Amino acid sequence: MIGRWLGVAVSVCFLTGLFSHFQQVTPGWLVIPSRPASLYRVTQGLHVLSGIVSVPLLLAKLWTVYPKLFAKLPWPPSRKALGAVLERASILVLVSALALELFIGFLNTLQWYPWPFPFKETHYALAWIIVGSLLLHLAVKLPLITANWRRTPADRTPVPRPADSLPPAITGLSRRGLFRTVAGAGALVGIASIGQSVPTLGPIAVLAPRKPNIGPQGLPVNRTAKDAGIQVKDDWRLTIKGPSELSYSLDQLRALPQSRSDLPIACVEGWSQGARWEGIRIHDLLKLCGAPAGSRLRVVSMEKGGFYATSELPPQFAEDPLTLLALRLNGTELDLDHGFPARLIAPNRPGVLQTKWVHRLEVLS
Ligand SMILES: Nc1nc2c(c(=O)[nH]1)N[C@H]1C(S)=C(S)[C@@H](COP(=O)(O)O)O[C@H]1N2
Ligand SMILES: [Mo]
Repeated sequence: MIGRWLGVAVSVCFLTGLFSHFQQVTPGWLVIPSRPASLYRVTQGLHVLSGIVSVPLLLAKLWTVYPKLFAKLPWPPSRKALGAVLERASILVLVSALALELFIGFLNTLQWYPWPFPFKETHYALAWIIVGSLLLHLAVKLPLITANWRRTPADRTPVPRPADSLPPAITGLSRRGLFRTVAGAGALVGIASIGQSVPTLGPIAVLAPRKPNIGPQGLPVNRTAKDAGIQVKDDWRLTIKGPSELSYSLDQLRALPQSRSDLPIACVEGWSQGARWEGIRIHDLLKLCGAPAGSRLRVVSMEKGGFYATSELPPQFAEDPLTLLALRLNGTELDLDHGFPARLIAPNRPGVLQTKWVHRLEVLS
């Protein structure tokens, strides 16, 4: 039963993780819709939540099966023995990949990277190793699994014990006790982290590294302007490189027609929060510079280097009326840490792609 729960949690985690990966590295055949606007907020919240809940489930599952790891292999060597060795090897791969995946995923939510390899690529590759070894494991166990599901209720009724036999000795945790402990631990870590995506539960989110409403303008910040080495000079201008090249000062941008969007920042690390953004529709800017319909747009930050210095907007995102070059947040001018003078905000998009401190837009053909 614990295995089944773990299976559900890992499947949710895998599918939502795949979606997040494709958002950031979109294969040519895939068109990600820009709506529902809060889709990524939900999928990524579920991703981090299901990953965190998997930790106690995995530990419990390992605890129930680890004696099998030390069971004697058939001897002398035979086909059966070879099968048993291969099975144990595949389980070793599954368990170590899953443990490592959950561990680095959790550390990533804390923005702590005490390893030399790139997180995103490793996290993604491990996911496929887990899926492969899990399918292998399920295939090997298929006869046992089908036999279990085929059991009739009569098979499940315990055989009555002879009246004179001794009661079974219970040492340590009972079956039910283990169940309650695991369910309790799962619920506890879940409740201690869900508040990072559900602001009303924010105060109890002791496991969440970012708490809703805490930060400038009531919104958390991942990377401050100081961390990113940003200094904004008075002569800041926005350049738009399209069929025609345009340049705007901040006052000129403020004079363009402004729109309002209620959109969340949904960080890949799981925290998210809705906010009110005001600024110029990206679609309007594209029209101003004469970009043809269906253009892709590269958004460039003043930040030098780093993974988040640029991002690309596929046409359906660039044309969505909710997508803004935002100048204001929650009723006041953008705080420097939220991307002053201008930042990108688009629906259904990971936080990492909501580029701050924008100074150039490039229309890509
Ligand atoms: N230029 C730049 N833009 C950036 C980042 C960054 O480090 N540099 N961080 C991104 C990440 S990871 C997130 S979650 C959001 C956070 O936006 P906020 O700080 O306004 O809440 O900004 C994104 N935009
Ligand atoms: Mo983020």
